[in-house]
Amino acid sequence: MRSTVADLTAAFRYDIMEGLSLAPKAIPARWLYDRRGSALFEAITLLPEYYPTRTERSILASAASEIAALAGPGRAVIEFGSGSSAKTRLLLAETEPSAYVPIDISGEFLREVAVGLSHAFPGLPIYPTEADFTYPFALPDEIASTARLGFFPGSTIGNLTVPAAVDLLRAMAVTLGAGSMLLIGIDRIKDQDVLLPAYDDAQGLTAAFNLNLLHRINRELGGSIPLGAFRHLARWNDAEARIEMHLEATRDVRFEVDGRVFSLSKGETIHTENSLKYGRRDAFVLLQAGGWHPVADWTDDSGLFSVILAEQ
Ligand code: AVJ
Repeated sequence: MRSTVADLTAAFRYDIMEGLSLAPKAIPARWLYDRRGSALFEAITLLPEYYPTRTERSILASAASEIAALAGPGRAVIEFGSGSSAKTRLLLAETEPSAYVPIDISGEFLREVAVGLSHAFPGLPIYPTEADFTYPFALPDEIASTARLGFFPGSTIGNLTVPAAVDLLRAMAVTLGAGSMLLIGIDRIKDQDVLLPAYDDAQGLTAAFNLNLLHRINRELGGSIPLGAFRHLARWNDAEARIEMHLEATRDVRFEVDGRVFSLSKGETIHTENSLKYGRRDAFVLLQAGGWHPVADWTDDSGLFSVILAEQ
């Protein structure tokens, strides 16, 4: 499957016009990740307040040999959304894989990842695969008869609602096939005094990441959104066990996007991201609903984050 710049622009326009017409307004989180958004997210992962990335990495480092023993050698490692090369290296170094298949919707990013890893792991076959992994897709022919280990780190699953997360896990089960395993990182429910600063840091990087969406709309869709009329808002929704990011209008505001007029009253928000958090058993239930049976799980000393190995 190929996605061209024209396809992406059309999908972006559709989602923005649709999202700004909803009440309340809401835009899918995937559009936060343009070039600048992705760079800002990389910077967020290094912040003192943003615990998930470093916590997951340290869990993987200490669990790697157990994971390798449970999965066994010779599996093809299939990474869904190949953004996290530091974590990938840890896994590849330990599990003696027979191949590495990074999956991403962006071909450009895939090639960069593949080049970096081929230097670090000479002799490991790498098959970069451009696909939208929210639907089942065909893995490369070269690994047709190889056992598979899926890798889905970063608690990216948390950006999906529960039904969408179940659909995704089921699609992954179909793609990976019978006998496959899945190693997934899932962020835990915890105190708001830890959660909120992780999504509203003192340096304002998360605010810049969120507000960048408005820049992107102005730039790519010829919008006239006054950026000064919005502020970043992170809130904990306890009933849904999720952090929500919003862009809040600080005054009544009217603007145009692609020739259409939109308005917000002071205090009204555009919902831009959900980041769902799961208790240990909640995570097991989610995996089971998605067709995966937990085999083992690991956490850090404070129970901030979970890494779970599951099988079909
Ligand atoms: C990488 C999508 C899981 O939800 O924690 C970080 C995205 N948003 N800060 C997360 C994010 C704001 C991140 N995910």
